[in-house]
Amino acid sequence: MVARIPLVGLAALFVIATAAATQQVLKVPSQYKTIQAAIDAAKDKDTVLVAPGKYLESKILIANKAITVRSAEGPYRTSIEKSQEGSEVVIGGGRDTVLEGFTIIGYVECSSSPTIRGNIILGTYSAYRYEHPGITIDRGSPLIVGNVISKHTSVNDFFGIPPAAGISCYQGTPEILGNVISFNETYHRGEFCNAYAEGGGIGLSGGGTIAGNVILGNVARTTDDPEYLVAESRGGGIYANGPIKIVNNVVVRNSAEAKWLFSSSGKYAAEGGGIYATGGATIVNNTVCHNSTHVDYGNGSRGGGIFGGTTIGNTIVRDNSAKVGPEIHGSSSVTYCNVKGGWPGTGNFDADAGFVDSPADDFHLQAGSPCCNRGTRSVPGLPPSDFEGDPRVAEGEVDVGADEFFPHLYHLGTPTPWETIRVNSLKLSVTIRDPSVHRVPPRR
Ligand SMILES: [Ca+2]
Ligand SMILES: [Ca+2]
Repeated sequence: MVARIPLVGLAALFVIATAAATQQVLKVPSQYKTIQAAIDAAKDKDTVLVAPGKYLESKILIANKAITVRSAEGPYRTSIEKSQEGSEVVIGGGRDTVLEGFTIIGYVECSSSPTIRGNIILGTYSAYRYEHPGITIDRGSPLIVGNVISKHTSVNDFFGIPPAAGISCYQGTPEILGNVISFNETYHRGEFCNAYAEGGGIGLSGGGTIAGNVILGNVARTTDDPEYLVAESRGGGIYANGPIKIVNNVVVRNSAEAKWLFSSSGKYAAEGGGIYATGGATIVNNTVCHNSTHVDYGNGSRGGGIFGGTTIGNTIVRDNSAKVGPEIHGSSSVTYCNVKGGWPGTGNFDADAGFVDSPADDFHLQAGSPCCNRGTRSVPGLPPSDFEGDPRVAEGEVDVGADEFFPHLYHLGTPTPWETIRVNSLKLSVTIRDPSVHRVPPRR
């Protein structure tokens, strides 16, 4: 008997077979000497797979191809670098255009909506810091996830505003998730009026989401010239202009700094050491500590932790500094927050946060921290998990801050099935569940 296969089915099989056959892996350097040569040869759905090594390419253009360009063994073994001016990676396309797993000594330019995942993007070449933001987005909506973006410097010598230094986005709606954005600096140093510096870590105008990031040690600064008519610094960690969701971030040790008091408001030249938010931003479950605003001459600094923000909920705002409003200034709704010195509003409280080790930048909550179970689930945009992927609501109620206290038990060494280990005075029975990994004897 001859099997009858419907023609439609045959056509579908052919399409599937064709698609599988056309998805190529282009290997660098074994098949193509440079990353760019492999990209040029790649077609949609192909993967450019880059072996460990140092690739001396000054510019890489991925454009709008729906391809994945990734390293085989991760960013610690694979770098793109050329000179002290930095290597430039230009990426377009949609979410299926992917750049993954490189150390890039240089910067990324993005004008559409690709995926930028798991890279280390550095703004220094030996001791030299070149002047360019880490990632620049012009009207795009990329997914930027799990990268380290560090030591970038952006500068403007003339009128207007230099770009933000870590991630600079103009009129876009990016998703910026789970990155470490640290030690970036934007500053205006010219001798002209209208000098602004906005967004040491992230500057975002438009919309989008900033979630689960560690934003550490970034600076927005205007330098010293008394001829300025306007000289203002805003947003050492984050400058957000628009209905932007700022969720689950650890925003610490950032600063907005200015030299002189001249400013458009007549009084304040540095605002929002940790976060400057305008245009309807929502700030939920963040840890905002040890940020500052500072003006060398005069009292013109305010909002050391947070300036603005339509809604602030479930957030720790402590140990920040400014002349006016050291923790918060100009925010319209603050609820269920731990604010040093106290703050009016439902659910707010003032207590040492009980971090594990804040001098070492460990802002996890200890067991028994007063922030545990003191938040509310009724805030807009409550996420499903905390900044490290734990359930956002654990042990009864949501915690205040970026971390949800969720016990993690680590075993050092090789576990023995059914062994009993001690945590302080507690006895805990450890069950090894996967018999393919450990042979589990019958329960005694
Ligand atoms: Ca909890
Ligand atoms: Ca946690």
